Amino acid sequence: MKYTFLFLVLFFFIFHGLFLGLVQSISRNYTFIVEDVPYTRLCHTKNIMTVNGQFPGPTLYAYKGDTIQVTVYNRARNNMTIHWHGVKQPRNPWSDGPEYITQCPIMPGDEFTYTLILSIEEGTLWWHAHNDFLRATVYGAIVIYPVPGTTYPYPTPDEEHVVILGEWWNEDVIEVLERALDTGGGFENSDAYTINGQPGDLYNCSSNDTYKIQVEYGRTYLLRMINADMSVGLFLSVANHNLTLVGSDGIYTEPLTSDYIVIYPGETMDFLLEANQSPENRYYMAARPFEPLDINLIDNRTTTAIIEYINSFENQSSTSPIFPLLPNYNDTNASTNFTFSIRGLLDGGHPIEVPTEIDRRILMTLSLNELPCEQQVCEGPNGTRLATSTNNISFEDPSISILEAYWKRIGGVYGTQFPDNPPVFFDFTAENQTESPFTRRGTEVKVLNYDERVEVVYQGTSLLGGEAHPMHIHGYSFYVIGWGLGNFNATRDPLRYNLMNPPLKNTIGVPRNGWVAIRFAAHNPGVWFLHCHLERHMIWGMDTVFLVKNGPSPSTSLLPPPQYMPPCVAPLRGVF
Ligand SMILES: *[C@@H]1O[C@H](CO)[C@@H](O)[C@H](O)[C@H]1NC(C)=O
Ligand SMILES: *[C@@H]1O[C@H](CO)[C@@H](O)[C@H](O)[C@H]1NC(C)=O
Ligand SMILES: *[C@@H]1O[C@H](CO)[C@@H](O)[C@H](O)[C@H]1NC(C)=O
Ligand SMILES: *[C@@H]1O[C@H](CO)[C@@H](O)[C@H](O)[C@H]1NC(C)=O
Ligand SMILES: *[C@@H]1O[C@H](CO)[C@@H](O)[C@H](O)[C@H]1NC(C)=O
Ligand SMILES: *[C@@H]1O[C@H](CO)[C@@H](O)[C@H](O)[C@H]1NC(C)=O
Ligand SMILES: *[C@@H]1O[C@H](CO)[C@@H](O)[C@H](O)[C@H]1NC(C)=O
Ligand SMILES: *[C@@H]1O[C@H](CO)[C@@H](O)[C@H](O)[C@H]1NC(C)=O
Ligand SMILES: *[C@@H]1O[C@H](CO)[C@@H](O)[C@H](O)[C@H]1NC(C)=O
Ligand SMILES: *[C@@H]1O[C@H](CO)[C@@H](O)[C@H](O)[C@H]1NC(C)=O
Ligand SMILES: *[C@@H]1O[C@H](CO)[C@@H](O)[C@H](O)[C@H]1NC(C)=O
Ligand SMILES: *[C@@H]1O[C@H](CO)[C@@H](O)[C@H](O)[C@H]1NC(C)=O
Ligand SMILES: [Cu+2]
Repeated sequence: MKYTFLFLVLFFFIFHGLFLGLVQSISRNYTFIVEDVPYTRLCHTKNIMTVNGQFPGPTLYAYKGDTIQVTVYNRARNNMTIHWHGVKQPRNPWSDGPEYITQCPIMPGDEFTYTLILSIEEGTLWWHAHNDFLRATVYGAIVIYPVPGTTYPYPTPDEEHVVILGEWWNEDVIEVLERALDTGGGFENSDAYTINGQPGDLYNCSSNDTYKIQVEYGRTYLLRMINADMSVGLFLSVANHNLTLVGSDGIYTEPLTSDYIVIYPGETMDFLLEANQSPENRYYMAARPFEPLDINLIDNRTTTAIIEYINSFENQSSTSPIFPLLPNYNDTNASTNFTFSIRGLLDGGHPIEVPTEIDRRILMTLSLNELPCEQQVCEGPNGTRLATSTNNISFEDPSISILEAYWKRIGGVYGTQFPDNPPVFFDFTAENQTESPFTRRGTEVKVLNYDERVEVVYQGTSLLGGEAHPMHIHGYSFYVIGWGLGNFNATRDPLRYNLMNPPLKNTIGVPRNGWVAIRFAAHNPGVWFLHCHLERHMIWGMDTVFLVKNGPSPSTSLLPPPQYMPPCVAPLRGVF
């Protein structure tokens, strides 16, 4: 009896202490030192830009609703900005990060303190560089726990792991970018896809470092998965195990069990994995591209990690892991079936507030294009320069940030003529496209009134063949209410919208030569980038900006800028 009491007291203190420890260890500010650090992959050593010497970079931990600060010191050779992908930053675009949209870059030697304001986000988000081609190596996870005293809307997992999918070039990624821009042609293929920075067993010189997740039979694991790759959506499966999706883009979803998933660059997905298979085997988690540009590369471009059971037979590691079944690289059905089976969770702690009426519909074409070559010959089709566009405007970065120009009322930096419709209606997805593939450059934003209820229909086009586009919006999440292959029909298609339990996303894969309809209410004033999350498409101009006006009161208006923002002009005798 006495001992039971003592035990209980002890238990209380240990448990309480652990809990307090957890609270203290995650409710804090972070320091990011950005440096060029040598890393070896595929038998190849090069300097990569990373944060705090880690690759992937450090994970940020927070509770729902926290505000955290991250001070970024740039000790690398290149300019740099960081974006907190999926953090809505209410009224605070100043800390959002995209270069020349909300800030000018942090130059080498300079520093900037970002304030991350979390609101409804709960689950997994991520951070990454948002300038040049640097997000190829500068990325990490943001884990947002339920507020203390509340819990997940699913059985508490026994353990959790961050799993980040990425892409590796043996070359300096700045050179990859510069070569593409110099020639006007495509970007060079990467040398590997990666899981937590590792290509895995199927690549040369990589098997020793393959990422491993150790599991115990009978337990359930939460995998916080992020697709940080640059080029393409990925199919992923784990041999003999199902994955149950329970959250995506920082909000819970209705559980969806599947033996494969498709995850586009920019998306995050939280899965439960039940360790319910024979412990004497080992199992590959494998990922490879869906609709890659170069199908010749498909066979040797599969990245793997290994799921292995602990407390199992000692000779386990001598057996070769079981390989999973993955959908074929061209299996559009498998891709759209998974993406559009995701549903919002009706009692996920956040009501589903999809606008049932709208004030504005924007039909936005997403196209691959050509621009005239300004040098002798470019490497795009017919000697042109490759480009991309939304509503036939190929977005051009201004030289100072749009947010600064808006705040200070500086003219001539951007226009406000982004149209609600494409300039020409044609058969957007025709097999044999006859429309001219040429586009034009411009820096046009779409001005939205505060609280305006907006529907955007992304319409892929078959210009230059078309591709899938993972479309991302900063400062907002949006409800995905409809999709289809071919052309959107404004009479027929809205009748099939899901206004009951659509998922709330910040990135959605628009199928090749198809369309997706989304809705949101514009309640976050500021300057918010909208772009394709395939890096080459973003760089070529598949971008625009929502400039959302202030509401009627100070509490619905932009916050003032922080005391220090990185300047937009390099100092004459600088810190370099
Ligand atoms: C984070 O930094 C801000 C400003 O420097 C400070 O006000 C706040 O107390 C810090 N928070 C923690 C948990 O250290
Ligand atoms: C792996 O290395 C071998 C031998 O060096 C080489 O023949 C092969 O092309 C390499 N494979 C890849 C995918 O790099
Ligand atoms: C992998 O590990 C084995 C055994 O420890 C070692 O002999 C081999 O050199 C390692 N390979 C690489 C590429 O590090
Ligand atoms: C995977 O899910 C399917 C359908 O829900 C189910 O029939 C099957 O038993 C599950 N497999 C495992 C290994 O859990
Ligand atoms: C591996 O372990 C299994 C089960 O204990 C045993 O049957 C088998 O003979 C072992 N194999 C080797 C190569 O040791
Ligand atoms: C997908 O590719 C496979 C093999 O390359 C081919 O046999 C099949 O017809 C293709 N399917 C579709 C729908 O294109
Ligand atoms: C995809 O689904 C459609 C409609 O359900 C079907 O007609 C078609 O054959 C399927 N294609 C493949 C490759 O499975
Ligand atoms: C996905 O495929 C399953 C099984 O073939 C089917 O029952 C379901 O309706 C499909 N869902 C979508 C959204 O296409
Ligand atoms: C290339 O030029 C030829 C001849 O002018 C034209 O028929 C073709 O459509 C062009 N192709 C592209 C992709 O621009
Ligand atoms: C896009 O703009 C270019 C340049 O003004 C023009 O040549 C082309 O016809 C336009 N295409 C469409 C589909 O609007
Ligand atoms: C759009 O759908 C309506 C209703 O089904 C149909 O009458 C009309 O022809 C369709 N329009 C186009 C351009 O296909
Ligand atoms: C770095 O940023 C500064 C300030 O915006 C700019 O003037 C300079 O051109 C940038 N350098 C590079 C290499 O982009
Ligand atoms: Cu795209």
